[in-house]
Amino acid sequence: MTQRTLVLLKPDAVRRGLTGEIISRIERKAGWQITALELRTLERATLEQHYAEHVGKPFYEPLVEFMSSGPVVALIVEGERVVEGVRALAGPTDPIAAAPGSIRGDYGVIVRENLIHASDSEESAEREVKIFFPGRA
Ligand code: RTP
Ligand code: MG
Repeated sequence: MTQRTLVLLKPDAVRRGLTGEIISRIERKAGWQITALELRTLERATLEQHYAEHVGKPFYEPLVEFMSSGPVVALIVEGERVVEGVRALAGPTDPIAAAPGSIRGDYGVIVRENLIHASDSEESAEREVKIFFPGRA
């Protein structure tokens, strides 16, 4: 089942020089293709749309602060079961709970600064692609 997903390499990944490493892990998966890639600093309005489900939660404000603290790399990745697949490469939200071998498990410590976002369903992917790459909607 070919899908597409929206991936963000968060500001901690860019600051720490880990974008190449993370992109390599995605590129190594057979048949997956990066079909859009852009370095950009996110506006608050973009993050409000992207994280709409989290508005009002205690971690929301610090999350928006962090996500606008420096550039991110936004990508569209397409391929077989890529929505579930990139989430599996990333590991669970809390990097300390994430297994070594996963991106968060190998490089993360802090829940907020967990290096990567990946859409959590095909519906989320379509919504998020429209936010970050309106021309690809
Ligand atoms: P993402 O959306 O970034 O792919 O991550 P996720 O699905 O694994 O996590 P989600 O529950 O959607 O939370 C979005 C992001 O908010 C930060 N967060 N901080 N308790 C906290 O301090 C807390 N909980 C979540 C993380 O950056 C998480 O990825
Ligand atoms: Mg999420």
